[in-house]
Amino acid sequence: MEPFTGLDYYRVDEMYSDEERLVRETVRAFVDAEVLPLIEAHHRRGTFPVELIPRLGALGMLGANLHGYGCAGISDVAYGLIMQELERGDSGLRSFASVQGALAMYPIYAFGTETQKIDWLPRLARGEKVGCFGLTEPDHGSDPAGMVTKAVRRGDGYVLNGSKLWITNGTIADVAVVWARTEEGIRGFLVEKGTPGFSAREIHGKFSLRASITSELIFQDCRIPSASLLPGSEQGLKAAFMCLDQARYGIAWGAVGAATACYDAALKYAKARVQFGRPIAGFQLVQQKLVRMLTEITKAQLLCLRLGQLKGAGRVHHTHISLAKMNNVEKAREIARLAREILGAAGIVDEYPVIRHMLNLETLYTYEGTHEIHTLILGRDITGLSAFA
Ligand code: TGC
Ligand code: FAD
Repeated sequence: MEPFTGLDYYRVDEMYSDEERLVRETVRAFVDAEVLPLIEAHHRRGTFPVELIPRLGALGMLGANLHGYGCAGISDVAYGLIMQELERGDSGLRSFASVQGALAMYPIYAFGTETQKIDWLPRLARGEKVGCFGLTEPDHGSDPAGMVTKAVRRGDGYVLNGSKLWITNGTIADVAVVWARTEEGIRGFLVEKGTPGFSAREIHGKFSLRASITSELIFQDCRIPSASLLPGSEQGLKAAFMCLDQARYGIAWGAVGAATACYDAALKYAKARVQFGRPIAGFQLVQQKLVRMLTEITKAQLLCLRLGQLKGAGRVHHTHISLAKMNNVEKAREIARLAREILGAAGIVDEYPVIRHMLNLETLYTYEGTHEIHTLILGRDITGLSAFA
């Protein structure tokens, strides 16, 4: 029997539609041809490949599961496959697409006025404009309900004061979706780059997600018009959480891509690397690691597909998404570490993608709700008892 060399042990591929497979192949080819050749250099320099933004737009990958306004309107499974393939390239690239589509375009789509939608969505979909999402603050990460950023009504508008930390795309964003406390509760606002009183600075020194821009947003007596309010955000934090659901969904799929890249590299290396006179892939302890990796990838692929079906049918609950984000990121993190072990010393250099993915996965473990927060979200769901209050 021929050895299995693929990355789809259960032939999950057969359960995707023709359109979904086509989308996956298109993104896979794009990543192979246009991302992999340049990503290590960006990772070393700590820069984001901004030249890829219009390409992501031209290929319909931004806000791809939204309908109308220049968006591709593809299925949730196809959208997940885009995230999976982008993250096989690098988590920074998937983060860019996640933030643009799920955290900037989705809130405008779901909570914006028709004018805001027409004004922003087509340009964001084409990658002509960039968006970011400011929820986290220096003193409020896991508990955004405690946010201190304020929007106070003044004349025909609001005055914003406060700051947001760890914001992906912050310094390159043309528009920031900013969550702030008002007299009526927490609301979302669109703040345009260049608005007096609004500034952004890039955070340096990251050892994870190096090929991604992470920033602080600062608002000092920043005057914004009433028209910048997202009127549908009157549900308060719940509206912000609905955006997180879209992004967390993409991360669950993306983690599979990062894990697959690590498994693929480790399997090839183990077959080629000879020690004690034979390939290390022939040693039982190495096989055990490879089998663990493949098993977890297969389980995660199935989890994603079912999650995508539930989402597409409008039957997904946010706790379903928590389970997949929590599990797939945890398993991808373990897989990356196992791959690094298999590569020995070669596992710590960027000649191979493994150490980059391993470091990136530290961010996935923390952002969009930490592993612990998702555990407690699920704990609350199955016991009816909240560990937060
Ligand atoms: P809580 O009482 O739980 O909820 C308030 C209301 O919101 C509803 N809700 C949700 N609705 C939709 N989706 C969700 N995920 C929801 N979670 C909660 C809830 O049912 C309730 O509705 P109602 O009608 O009863 O009023 O609120 P809480 O303040 O106790 O929150 C608890 C907790 C810890 C779960 C929440 O604060 C949380 O999720 N914290 C984690 C914060 C987080 O994930 N931040 C992410 C920032 S953005 C980011 O990291 C971008 S990374 C870039 C990238 O994606 O690539
Ligand atoms: P904290 O909330 O301070 O948590 C610290 C530790 O305490 C964690 O281990 C946590 O799990 C644990 N902990 C906290 N509360 C509990 C509890 N009740 N029970 C048990 N353990 C608990 N945010 C945005 O708004 N927009 C973005 O675009 C964005 N991009 C990001 C990009 C990067 C690279 C990173 C690293 C973060 C980004 N974030 C963004 C912020 C991210 O969402 C937060 O880092 C995350 O929500 C956790 O908040 P924190 O870092 O303040 O950790």
